[in-house]
Amino acid sequence: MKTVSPGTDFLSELEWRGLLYQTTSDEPLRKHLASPGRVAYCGFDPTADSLTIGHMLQATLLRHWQRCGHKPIALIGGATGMIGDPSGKDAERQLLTREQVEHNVAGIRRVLEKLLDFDSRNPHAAVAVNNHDWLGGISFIDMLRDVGKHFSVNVMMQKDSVRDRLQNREQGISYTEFSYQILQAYDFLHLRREMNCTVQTAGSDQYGNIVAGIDLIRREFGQEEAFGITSPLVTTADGKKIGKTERGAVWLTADRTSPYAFYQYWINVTDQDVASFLKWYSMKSREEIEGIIEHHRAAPHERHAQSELAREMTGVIHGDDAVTQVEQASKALFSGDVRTLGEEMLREVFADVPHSEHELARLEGDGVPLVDFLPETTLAKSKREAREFLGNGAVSVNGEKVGTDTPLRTADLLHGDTILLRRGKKSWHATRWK
Ligand code: 485
Repeated sequence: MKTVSPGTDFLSELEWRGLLYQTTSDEPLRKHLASPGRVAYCGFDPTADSLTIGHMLQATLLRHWQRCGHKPIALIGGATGMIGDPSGKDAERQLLTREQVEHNVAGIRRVLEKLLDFDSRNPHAAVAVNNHDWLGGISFIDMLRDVGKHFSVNVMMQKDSVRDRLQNREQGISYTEFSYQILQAYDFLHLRREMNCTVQTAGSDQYGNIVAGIDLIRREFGQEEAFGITSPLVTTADGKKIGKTERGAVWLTADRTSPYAFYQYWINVTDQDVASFLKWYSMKSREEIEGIIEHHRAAPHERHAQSELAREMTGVIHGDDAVTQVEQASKALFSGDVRTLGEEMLREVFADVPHSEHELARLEGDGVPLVDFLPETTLAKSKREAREFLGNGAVSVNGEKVGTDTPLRTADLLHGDTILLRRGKKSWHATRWK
């Protein structure tokens, strides 16, 4: 098979990484992809002003596409974001205002710039498009006459996204969301016409929308002119959706998920999951990834695979300086040497571990006895427990072991307002004093 980087064709690359779920036609697609320079698109709806690591997987797919000698288009749904995709949603979506959508489009574009190479000097440079540019101007009458006529309501009702909602009488589905698939189908047709785009990639929940587009294109171009490739909705070994923590989704912008918290997500991937995560997310080659996994299996306690994963992901999203800083912070927390943490990193650590706020005045004078204070934190349930932990030497203040009689004092404050407590090796609780 002829591709630009020798030995990598897109579908085999996805296959060994566990990222290939379904295609709309296997053999014709393989043949189609044997020629370089094919164009694929993936759509992102601006439901928020940032993307999550779930979306990151699809951007990674586009990067593989680019590496295999093809051209990616990242579509931002400035128009579809005004409507709301019912796929995979069991309830009607809240409409966003125009301003919200515009704000979100700009935010998502910034995130995609970190993930894809839009440098037009590169022959396979990614292109960003916004479907509002072509859908925004079509009149309702034209849409119904020129596009709607090609859609059978009978077929539209068979799509999972619609059928599930029709069967659920309580929720139902509005005409607005019902029409969503027509818009996404029209996008594919538009990109097929204007940019010779022949492939759409997405998560498996988008299959119905992709097929709607292919059907529409076939009416204009005949057989085998358009293809869909979906990836599985990936989960952890115990069946949980990836990218969800107790504190919500893992986002790709620092205002929503700090670089420290982002790094922690990857570094805490379990041994069971880490090989899959590397295959899904790392742009390293198969040889490199297999090498890392082998090293990891020989010495899991070193957490080599997690470090490689966390470093690469944090580097792509937050840059190399952030990697250095969060690695230092993680080491400091591991060794307990937290007095060296800079102010910014201390804030990020504070937000990422259990924390609480207290009145500064209590630290004055003789301070607060830890036996009394620990039950106010997540580290002890009662005074009795607190006494036991302190007696065992299990508790430290800013990384230094303390005895039963030690009070917290103003002198313990880091950067003027924070004290970090730890019980045992791993349980941290951050306190802020105001
Ligand atoms: O022409 C298109 C217009 C919009 C879309 C796609 C093509 C967006 C799509 N309908 C959608 O809702 N995508 C989701 C989103 O934007 O959050 C998710 C999918 C997921 C994966 C990811 O986008 O649920 O499977 O494709 C990139």
